[in-house]
Amino acid sequence: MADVDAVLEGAGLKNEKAREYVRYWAEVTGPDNIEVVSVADDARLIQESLDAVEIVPAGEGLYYSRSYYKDTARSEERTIVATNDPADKGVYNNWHPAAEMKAKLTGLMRGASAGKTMYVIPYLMAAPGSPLERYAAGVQLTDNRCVALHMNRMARVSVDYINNLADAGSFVRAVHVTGDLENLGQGTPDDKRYFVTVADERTILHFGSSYGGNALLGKIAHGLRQACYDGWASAAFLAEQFMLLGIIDKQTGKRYHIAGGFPSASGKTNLAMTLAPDALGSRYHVEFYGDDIAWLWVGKDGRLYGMNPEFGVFGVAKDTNETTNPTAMDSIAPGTGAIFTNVAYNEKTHEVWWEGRTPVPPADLDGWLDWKGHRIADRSAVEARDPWAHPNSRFTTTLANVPNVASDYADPRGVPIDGIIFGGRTRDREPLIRAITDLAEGVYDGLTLGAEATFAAEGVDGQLRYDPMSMRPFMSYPEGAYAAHWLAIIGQCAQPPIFAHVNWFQRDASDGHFLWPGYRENLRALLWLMQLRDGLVTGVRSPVGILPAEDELNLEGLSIDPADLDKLLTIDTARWRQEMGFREQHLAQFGGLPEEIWEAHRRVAAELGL
Ligand code: OXD
Ligand code: MN
Repeated sequence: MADVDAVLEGAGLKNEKAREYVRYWAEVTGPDNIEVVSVADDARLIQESLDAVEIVPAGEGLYYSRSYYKDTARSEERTIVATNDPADKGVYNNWHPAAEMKAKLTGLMRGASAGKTMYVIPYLMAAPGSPLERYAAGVQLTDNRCVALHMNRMARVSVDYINNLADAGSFVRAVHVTGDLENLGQGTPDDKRYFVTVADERTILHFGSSYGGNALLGKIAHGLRQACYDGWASAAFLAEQFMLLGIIDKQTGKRYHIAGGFPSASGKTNLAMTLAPDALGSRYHVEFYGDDIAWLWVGKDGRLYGMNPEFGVFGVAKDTNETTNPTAMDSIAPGTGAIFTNVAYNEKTHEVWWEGRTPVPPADLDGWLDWKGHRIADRSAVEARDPWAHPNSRFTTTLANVPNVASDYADPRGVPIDGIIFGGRTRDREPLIRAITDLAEGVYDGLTLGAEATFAAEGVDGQLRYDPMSMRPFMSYPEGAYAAHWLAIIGQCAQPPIFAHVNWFQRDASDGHFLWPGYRENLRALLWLMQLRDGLVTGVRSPVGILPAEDELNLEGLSIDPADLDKLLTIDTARWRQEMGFREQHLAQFGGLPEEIWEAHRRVAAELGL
């Protein structure tokens, strides 16, 4: 192995604590070479990956890669939060003792990078100068060059972020070892993969994948699990799987910022990147801040502030097109440096395609390979209907490529948050929007966020799969304490944000059509929410929050069946009464849930006549 110190010295990594950490893990994992990565190395790393055919060209300045076919998504069962305190065990965090996990992972990682290069990636999950900067620095080690390319797009990468730390040891230690992907028993009783966040030691140890959140450790492991724990331990902030957008009212000059959590497949990325509907475009401009993570804290002025700690978008490709998300399409245009993973690829024309990109797949099959690299033209009759792209195939691009990215997206001060919204995909019970002005009821609403189970078999008919605040896979400490932390942080605000629950997916019970057109039209509901916050409308009280009166919703340029609109703006009391029973069971799992949350639950139940 190369002389570690000489390499780190040559690359300008001066932080002695970071050097010590690299030396330790280099000793354990045993790579042949070590290299320190900075974003300035990206062009060279791209060329090396092209030469090694780890990536292939997908148009001018665009790249394509395929992951191992059993390594295509996060694995919740293999993901663990470990600490030294058994009291940190929650319902969702899959808690294990830190000592046990560190020993296990060290064993699995020992010698596992032999023959490879270890890339040392110093990064920052914040804009430099952010009030949360001390929680944002990390050094990822990975033995996979494609992971380094992704980190360059998804995080700020440079040794400067680590050399200049006020407390030299205060970076997250994030170790990623790919492992022998063909022999890890993925999904079998002999599964060898472990994705562990040792939260009270700020150490992340991920073994056995090269894909997405399993491998890009700045994103989910640091940006969510670790940060969620740090925010609680410091009593200073919240880290949530939230999108963040801004709305500028060009007439009044007012700016609004809304953050929100949505369980997967509920349209979070599309909403984050939305544009104003054409008819409202001359008055409103929508700005993009982030599609997946927000860190939230209270500023000295008593307002809630938010920022996106990421530097890029790792978006789901499926169903992304000019209608659903035109800004995403622009952000992956030629010249953006975007990387596609596990979509379909044409080896002759270098085009890429995924389900929903166009209504039907390309007619000429010549050169097309599916996400596994199999020729589509050679498919048997049985395989003919298989998707071309993996449903979790992705595009990776930097924020600056998104055409409506906010001009202040990199401002370290963050932006004041006016509204927090929750929204799951639900065919009934949830109206278009219901606003909540009481803090405990807002937190209660987040804790009972859910989306309908994808398959009827997953649950009782009509029962949601609850995903509190859309943090179920990222929760790192017990849910009762999580609720209390939310109440404490937002409770410090002199001007708290308004809460709301939104649902773009309500259907007609008889023929199943969507009652609301969705996509860009969703802005209309958010505009109403901001008007309510400003006291310009009053809405109509319901047992589950304030609903828009029909004439309060700006419907200019939208034609919608009045009967559909009626249903969108009323609640189905019988369905809600049933829902309250499910909620009670859901909340009862959580130990130490603050009494305010139970009171909120009882208040809503009483309003529903229960
Ligand atoms: C996720 C992601 O897995 O954003 O939630 O990649
Ligand atoms: Mn996510």
